Amino acid sequence: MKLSLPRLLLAFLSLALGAFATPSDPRSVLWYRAPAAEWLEALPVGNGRMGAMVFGGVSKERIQFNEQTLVPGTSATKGVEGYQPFGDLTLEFPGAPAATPSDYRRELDLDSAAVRVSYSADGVAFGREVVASLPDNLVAIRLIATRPGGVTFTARLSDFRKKPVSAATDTLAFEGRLANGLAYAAALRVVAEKGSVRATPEGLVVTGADAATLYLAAATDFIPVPAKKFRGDTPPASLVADRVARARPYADLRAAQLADHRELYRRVSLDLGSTPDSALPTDERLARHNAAATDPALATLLFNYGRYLLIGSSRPGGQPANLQGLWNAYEKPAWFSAYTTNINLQMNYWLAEPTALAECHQPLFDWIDVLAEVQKSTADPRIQVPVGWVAYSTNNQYGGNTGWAVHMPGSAWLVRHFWEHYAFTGDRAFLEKRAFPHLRDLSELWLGRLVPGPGGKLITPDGWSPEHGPVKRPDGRVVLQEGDRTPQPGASYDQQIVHDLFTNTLEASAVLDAPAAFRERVATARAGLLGPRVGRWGQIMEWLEDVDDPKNQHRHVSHLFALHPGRQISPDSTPELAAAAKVSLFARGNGGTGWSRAWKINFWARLHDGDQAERVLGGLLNPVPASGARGGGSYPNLFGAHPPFQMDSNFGATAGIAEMLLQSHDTAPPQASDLNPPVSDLRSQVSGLRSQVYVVHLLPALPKAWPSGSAKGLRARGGFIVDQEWREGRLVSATITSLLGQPVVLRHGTITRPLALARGESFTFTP
Ligand code: FUC
Repeated sequence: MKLSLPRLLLAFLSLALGAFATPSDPRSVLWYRAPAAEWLEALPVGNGRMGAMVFGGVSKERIQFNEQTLVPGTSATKGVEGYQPFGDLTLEFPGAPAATPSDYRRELDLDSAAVRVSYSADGVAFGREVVASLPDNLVAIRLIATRPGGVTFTARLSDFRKKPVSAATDTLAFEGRLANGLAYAAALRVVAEKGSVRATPEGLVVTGADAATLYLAAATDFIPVPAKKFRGDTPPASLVADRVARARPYADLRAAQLADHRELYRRVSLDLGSTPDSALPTDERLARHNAAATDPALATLLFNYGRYLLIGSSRPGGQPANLQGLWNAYEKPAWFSAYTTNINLQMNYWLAEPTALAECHQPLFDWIDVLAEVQKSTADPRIQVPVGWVAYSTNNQYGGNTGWAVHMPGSAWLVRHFWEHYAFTGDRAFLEKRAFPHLRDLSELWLGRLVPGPGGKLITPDGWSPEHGPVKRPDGRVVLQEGDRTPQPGASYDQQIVHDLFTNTLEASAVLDAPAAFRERVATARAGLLGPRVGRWGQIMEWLEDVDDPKNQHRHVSHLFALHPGRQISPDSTPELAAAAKVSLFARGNGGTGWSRAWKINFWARLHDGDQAERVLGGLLNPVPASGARGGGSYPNLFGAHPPFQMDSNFGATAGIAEMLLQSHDTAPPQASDLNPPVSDLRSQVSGLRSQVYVVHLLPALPKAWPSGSAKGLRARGGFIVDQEWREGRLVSATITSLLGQPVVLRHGTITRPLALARGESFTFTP
């Protein structure tokens, strides 16, 4: 093969940046032939603290950046204000071609967590790489050229609030305060190889360097400690000055960042097959995928992207991923880019445990603890409760809320995440110290709140089905009205969340040997709960009265919580309810906002209907132009379109794809004697086992569109790693490795196989 000059130059750049190892892997690379004109075309990097959007311009690069704690507002009711953009770093390249060179390429490589730009002009190739490093807590930018002295540019830093920028030798910096007193600061330092660096009022001017590295740091004085009024002692200006001053050579920083990223990212690998279309640029793939033929590698890319984005926005010690992860360019982002708890925040974390990112789940637990602490001493009588705590629908990092919609069962839904973390990891200390106190207190809260309803069944007194409700018109007709908040006793959403809370509490109580009297009360109340019920057109009823409208396609599907993320409805244990859930889902349709579609992928997976799940996923990959208001698809950079951009649909889609390939929420009945050996025998082999025996269901919802492939490294409850391979729609082999030494029931189709595996032991199943 003859290499053209641009190709040769590209090869050189690849070596120099240690990159482009698999330049076109369609499962892990987003790439484009032109720079981003709009923010929703730019490509994200993040380190769980800072985020940056890279536009990739030829004569002018824009890197818009964020730091996740730059949040105005307070701990009070109506204390939520929009998450703020931090600033911009721009690089101007004098003499660069005005038109996009024909060999221009811009890419985000998920496996190495880097955005790269390359092109050539006048026989010189230029390369740019942008990474966000957690070990160094910096965004770093590397600029190279194939001609010695070929790197010349001016770097400018700007504060979104336009505070003055100071320049000294090789550094730019700014600092300021938000109206709530939160101090913030950013610093940029340039290190040039050969050539010169000058600090001017215009910015840092780098001339004739062989290569250059830029280090960008941003910080605030936020700490997640209510008792300290959320303010730390170290001025952020000194934090960022220190970080850029200490910055290591690029190769060292990059090696540490890569190791840190890959330790998480490479735990899972997915292959759903590819087509010739898969080799095209990402925006072209999006456009074609929608036209007719499916590009299964695009589904893989979306799956991998969800994991990349969670690694980039949620790392231990930081804040949880907000409505936009942590990437935001707007002064007034939609819904404050905060934490909405009637689906959105939870959806952000559905992927964490099943796709082997348990560490990324940690910020959510820390945030919930802060929220609980703040609510327990709230001055707002609407959320004062005798035991436990409740929250409003939307909250911020100070435990404050928007004042819209007291969300009574929201705390119970949040707390199920603590239980899930235990179910996957078996971390008993976590269960005892962090999960159980919440589960116990919230169970007490609901034991005290339930009231007798129809037929003496227990109902919640004054709930809601997000985010609509039945309203009586003057003519007597009942209509379902968007956003209605009239208190509804016995709303299915509330009933199902309370059922789930009680189930999780009972299972935790068994592990921890909680007092029998408490367990008895919870078990009795759970058995007495009303619902779920099937209504007049065969649907799951959303409210106490059978007022569901088969034409209603509201985006929320709150009354199917019991199907997912709950586990009260399943095709195996409650087939009639599962059939009714199907009726409800067909009526709601396959459309809706990004997150609504993502939820529907999970629902269909739980109903074991892979083709229907894949159809909904196809809709989520509808191309939405960066400027477009149309919703329910994906923008050119694969961010989810609500519209506007919300990242819950990215996270929810990744969880949905995992759910199609592996499930483990069902538990084997302790006395199941149709299994050989019976589960009771298995249990007795593990002395003192109090946990559930989970059913690990292999390929529960494989669609025809993914005939051959493999999924390696997905996790199952009970502490298992599962590797699966299939061909022509059939499972070829599955290897299950136990991390905790708990028994398990392996299931594939109608085959069930109980297994007692020791810690570290693997078993390979070939049907
Ligand atoms: C809920 C949804 C909206 C939006 C908002 C952030 O209120 O009903 O569609 O996603 O959260």
